[in-house]
Amino acid sequence: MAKITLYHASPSRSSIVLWMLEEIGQPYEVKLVTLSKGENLKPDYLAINPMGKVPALKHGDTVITEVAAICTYLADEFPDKKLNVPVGTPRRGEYLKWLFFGPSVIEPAMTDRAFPRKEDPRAVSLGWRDFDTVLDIVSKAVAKGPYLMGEQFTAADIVIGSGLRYGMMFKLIPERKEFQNYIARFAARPAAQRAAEKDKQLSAQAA
Ligand SMILES: N[C@@H](CCC(=O)N[C@@H](CS)C(=O)NCC(=O)O)C(=O)O
Repeated sequence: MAKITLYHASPSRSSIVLWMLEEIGQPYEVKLVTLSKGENLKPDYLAINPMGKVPALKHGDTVITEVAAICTYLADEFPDKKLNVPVGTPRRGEYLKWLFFGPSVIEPAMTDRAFPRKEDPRAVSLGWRDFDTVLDIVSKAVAKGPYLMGEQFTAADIVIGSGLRYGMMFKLIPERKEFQNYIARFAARPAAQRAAEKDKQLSAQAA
């Protein structure tokens, strides 16, 4: 079994991958990267992720960065956990749509709202819509439930659900009832709870 290493700052976007790894249930090692000490910008970490951002994941000799890419990779690499929608399944398209929707639509729309630009960009030049339109689309997608793909809980829920949870926690996303109900559906997952507990301990260790 190829070794898995998560480069993690606790808590941060890499906490999403910590949860994903707990869902996968394979042994993994955590290497803490302390952002406040600038460890993410030191040459040894930049050799792993030249962006100087966490998370990064090493699986054997393969290095993957970007939360959604890592979650997609792990779900495909360990399909027995049924967190992916496999190649050849018609609904894989929709599943991939949600995995990409987090980083390429929700995050930029949220950032636009949090840090307004001096000049409004031309809507057609952006790869996303205004924040309210984006949130309406996500509200509709999670309202029926239980999960984005219906009955199957997938890596897309880990990415989108974590984004909504952290967004609401930091007051960047409004606390819509649909979002709260959606998140409440998987808050009790043992892997989510193990990851939260682990993150608490790692935060204390890093402090
Ligand atoms: N697009 C990246 C974003 C990762 C990211 O922004 N990580 C933050 C922590 S939440 C970080 O490493 N910040 C350190 C810095 O910018 O110096 C992903 O999805 O993985």
